[in-house]
Amino acid sequence: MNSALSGAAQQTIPDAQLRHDWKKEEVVAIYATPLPELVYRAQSLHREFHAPDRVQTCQLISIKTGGCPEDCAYCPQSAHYDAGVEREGLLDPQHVISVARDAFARGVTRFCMGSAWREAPQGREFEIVLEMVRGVSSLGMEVCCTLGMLTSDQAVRLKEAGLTAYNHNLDTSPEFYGSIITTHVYDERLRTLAAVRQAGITVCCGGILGMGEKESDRAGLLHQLATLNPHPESVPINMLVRVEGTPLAAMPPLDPLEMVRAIATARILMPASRVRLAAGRKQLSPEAVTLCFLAGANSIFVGEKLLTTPNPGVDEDEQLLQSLGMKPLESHAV
Ligand code: SAM
Ligand code: DTB
Ligand code: SF4
Repeated sequence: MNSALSGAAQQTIPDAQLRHDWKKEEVVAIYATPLPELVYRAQSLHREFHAPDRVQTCQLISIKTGGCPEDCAYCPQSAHYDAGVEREGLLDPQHVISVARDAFARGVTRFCMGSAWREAPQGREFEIVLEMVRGVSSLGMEVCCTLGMLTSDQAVRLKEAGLTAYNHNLDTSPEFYGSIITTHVYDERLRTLAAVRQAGITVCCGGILGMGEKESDRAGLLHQLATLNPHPESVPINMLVRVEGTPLAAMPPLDPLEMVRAIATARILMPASRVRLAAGRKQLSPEAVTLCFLAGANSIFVGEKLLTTPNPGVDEDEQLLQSLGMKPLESHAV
């Protein structure tokens, strides 16, 4: 393993082994490789870049819930749908910091604060978010936010407050995006990602599987991610959580092996990045989760809740990692 890559406070990785010129057809071909071969290739690369028995545990908190003006067909927090999510204004920073402190005490090394905003606000609310970032950062954790679109100025201020990473997903291929999200466009997502990168914050960017997209859309998403230069340091792969009240509630369940394929392909295309098995673990068997780890996933969300939907319990996760002989990644932040 490249020891420069082992720390939790991952920085941009200059590495001649990384490619940013992947062709869409190459990605399609990798994705369609027979599964044993695909997992073997992914696992071989995984071992060159990462400790194979380590998984980073991250915890989410919803700092502002529901009532989002955006129309994202998968999202229970969109004001366009009634998914029974109770709206809640911006949380008190001291409360958020104390939740992070408890998580850190349980070995969680990355704390991610999410909000149901189209874009990060200006003024008082943004100052409150900065206070949260400063507080969590001072605990020695990696701090991530996902607040919607950002201006360059806001990105710089978040960086100054101690933000390590910004999550902003591309979610699916450029071609399928408009069938799922009607209130903003792919280019706006890319612009925020550029502002984040420019400010020196690491990028967390991934997508969702199971929204009715074709295999070529999954490859299209992975192609977009793998041609970003540098690659996103963190790549969350979410399985759609089908929430009653959203337009995608009745989607057929995703074959778990598609998660395995997507994770393995991400691992091959972006070998140095952390690949996170993000939403959907509650719907995956321990065997499917194990295959995802074999395919190169090395990060998960822990805690009873993601933002608004359930996640496996702490005991369940501890038991799973223990039975696999895997350990949480230790903190190397600050
Ligand atoms: N509003 C900000 C934004 O859209 O970037 C941040 C919060 S939003 C909830 C963050 C991400 O959560 C989305 O980009 C999407 O990938 C994921 N997400 C939301 N609802 C989901 C669902 N039902 N299943 C899986 N992932 C979901
Ligand atoms: C990401 O890719 N997945 C997380 C995090 N980044 C913000 C969010 C998952 C949300 C799942 C639906 C919910 O709990 O509301
Ligand atoms: Fe709003 Fe983000 Fe949900 Fe879209 S994904 S509705 S922007 S909270």
